[in-house]
Amino acid sequence: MFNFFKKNEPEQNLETEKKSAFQSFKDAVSKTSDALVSNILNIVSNNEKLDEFILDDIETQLIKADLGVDLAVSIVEKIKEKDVKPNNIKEFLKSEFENILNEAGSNLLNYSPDNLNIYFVVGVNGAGKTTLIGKLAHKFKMEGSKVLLAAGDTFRAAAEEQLDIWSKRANVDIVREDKADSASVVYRAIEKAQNEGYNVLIIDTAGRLQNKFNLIEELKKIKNVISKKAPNAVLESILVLDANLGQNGLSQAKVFKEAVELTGCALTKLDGSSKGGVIFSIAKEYNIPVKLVGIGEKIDDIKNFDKSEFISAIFE
Ligand SMILES: Nc1nc2c(ncn2[C@@H]2O[C@H](COP(=O)(O)OP(=O)(O)OP(=O)(O)O)[C@@H](O)[C@H]2O)c(=O)[nH]1
Ligand SMILES: [Mg+2]
Repeated sequence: MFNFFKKNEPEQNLETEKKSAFQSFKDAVSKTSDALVSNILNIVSNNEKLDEFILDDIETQLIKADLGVDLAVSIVEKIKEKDVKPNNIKEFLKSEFENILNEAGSNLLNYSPDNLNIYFVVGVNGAGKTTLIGKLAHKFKMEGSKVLLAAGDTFRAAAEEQLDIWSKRANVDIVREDKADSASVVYRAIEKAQNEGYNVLIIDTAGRLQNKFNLIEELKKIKNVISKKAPNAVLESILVLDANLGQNGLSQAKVFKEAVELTGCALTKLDGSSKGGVIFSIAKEYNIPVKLVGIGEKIDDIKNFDKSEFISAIFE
């Protein structure tokens, strides 16, 4: 009886879903959008010319928006050089931001359906590694992959338990070994993944050891185990950064980059953070593409980072 009304429902539902996914992403980055775009537009509005004072204000606002001093200064220099007019500032910033993200390389998380894909997840304590791993496991599982987790954080007592809870939520398998050294847990997990035909292995690691030196040495050891035991696997070494730390989180990138040759970054806690501008610093100064973003604490609060979507979300 209601068939007439239902005819276009699937298509309509898909459209609505797409819109609401974009809308919720837009909501998550709204404070970042205010900091990077709205506040700048407010500074330039009602001005016919961008004089030194206004340019100074723009620079200060860009720095406040966690773009980093060097990047903020270079953007303002370009505004001066190109004599950008106030009503063109939005378009100018948009194309600058697009260029920066394009230069840092592909944002796509590497994945090969015919191979073992290893995601080696590193970052300081509290950054959101274990949560991200739970969400990522769920995402891969929903896409049809056979997923295994390795409880490589053997330092903190509750860490293995926390990963175990995520493995149950995501309904995926886990390798954990009480009182074992993290490299040997990873060794066993790779062996299991290879013998039992898993597509995806995600490795959790400690965010803190007795000191920074020990942490870096442990990560190097795990990296060696992966290279020796699974030389043909697809390997993504992902640094997890808490968006709320903004520029303060970036010094971590350098240390981790030297230790494990990062292939990408995951920016967590983007929901409600006004410091998402740090994405541009990561791209420009460290040349590390952001591949994943965390936008909440729930299992599906994860997104592949999509440059154009991010730009649209902050500019629209
Ligand atoms: N709002 C929000 N909270 C998040 C997000 N990701 C993680 N969290 C929260 O951040 C806190 C730390 O997350 P964990 O995943 O335990 O961090 P970790 O890096 O594994 O920490 P260690 O195991 O101590 O090294 C938890 O309370 C998470 O719920 C996110 O995208 N958004
Ligand atoms: Mg953890």
